[in-house]
Amino acid sequence: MKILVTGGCGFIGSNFIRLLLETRDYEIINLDALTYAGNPENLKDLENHPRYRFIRGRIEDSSLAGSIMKEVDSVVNFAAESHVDRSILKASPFIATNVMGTQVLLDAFRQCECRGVFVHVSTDEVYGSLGPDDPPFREDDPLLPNSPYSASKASSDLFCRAAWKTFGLPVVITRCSNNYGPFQFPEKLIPLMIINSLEKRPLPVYGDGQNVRDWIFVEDHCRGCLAAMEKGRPGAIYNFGGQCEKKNLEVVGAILKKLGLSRDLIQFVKDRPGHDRRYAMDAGLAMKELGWRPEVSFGDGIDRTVEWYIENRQWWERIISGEYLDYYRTQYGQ
Ligand code: NAD
Ligand code: TDX
Repeated sequence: MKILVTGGCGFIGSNFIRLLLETRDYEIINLDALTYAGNPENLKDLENHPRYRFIRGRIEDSSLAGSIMKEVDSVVNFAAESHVDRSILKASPFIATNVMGTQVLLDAFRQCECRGVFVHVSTDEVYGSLGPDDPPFREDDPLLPNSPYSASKASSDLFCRAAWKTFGLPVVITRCSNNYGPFQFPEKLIPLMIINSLEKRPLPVYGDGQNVRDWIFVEDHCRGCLAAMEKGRPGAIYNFGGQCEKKNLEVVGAILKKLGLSRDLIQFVKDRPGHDRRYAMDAGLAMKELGWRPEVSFGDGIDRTVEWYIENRQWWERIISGEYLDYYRTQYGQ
């Protein structure tokens, strides 16, 4: 069986490809545009693996998507613009990749009559924001996205639903809460706070720091995507979450504690516009139908993540110094 993984040079996609090559005998094609967030270093050790092939390109390139799709059975679509703050500054790349790109992949999947399944990787943010006493999000909750990022993801989810309803395409949508772990680009809360702590720089906490996220270790999410691909019911949506709600200040406190640093590094800054207050996921359906559950506790996950950033200083120093961008231009001609 051959799988197309899109966005496989990003944070979750690279962890997913690692999991696939380690635990399955599928062949993998990784289609990635290598945007600022796509880093070939994430899969350096697997570059010459006999069951792995990298193709640089954009998912919204219909002729490229069409030719790759002829070769594959299933698709797992991670490729996306993924950062809320960037979407607030400029929404158009989010529409191009997340909406147009997903639709191009769906069309190519349909035209090639692929035998497998199309897994679309989405997010808890499509449901909007919870109040303090609301129950966690369920799959049949309304879509009420608040940021341009989440609006683009909700839109791509709806195109996936339409492909299932209109053409009977075997599409499975997964929606996951906030991931953390190795290889996460240091614009997101946890890697940013770890790196700033290691560099003794201020830790910018938005607003009052009381916003709640449901944290999940990236390997647990990747196992969920794999289960959705292998056992998911066509047309189904599966929520994944870490059953681990934490306020941002608690998360930052845990990182500082692990590093033995003082909370004086915390600096409260202007809030994110439209900042969602709370996310939490009810993953009961995935547990029941896919036999999935999160396995890594927040304590273990944070220890492993902090240790990874300490041990892989060169990986993130390159990114934050801009040297990575030079390297990237030389290697990949952009
Ligand atoms: P990321 O930003 O780290 O990686 C995205 C990858 O997609 C990069 O390698 C980038 O080069 C590639 N890409 C971007 N535009 C492309 C295009 N037009 N064509 C081909 N490749 C392109 O993102 P991530 O955090 O790994 O997220 C992966 C997916 O999971 C996204 O769809 C995101 O919405 C979803 N998700 C993320 C989280 C999270 O906490 N990070 C939670 C739930 C869902
Ligand atoms: O510097 C910061 N300070 C801060 O207080 C950053 C970068 C974030 N925050 C806050 C904002 C959020 O309440 O931390 C929380 C987490 O922020 P992000 O890491 O930007 O994640 P979030 O906005 O919750 O979105 C993430 O989870 C769902 C991913 O980026 C999405 O791709 C995913 O879909």
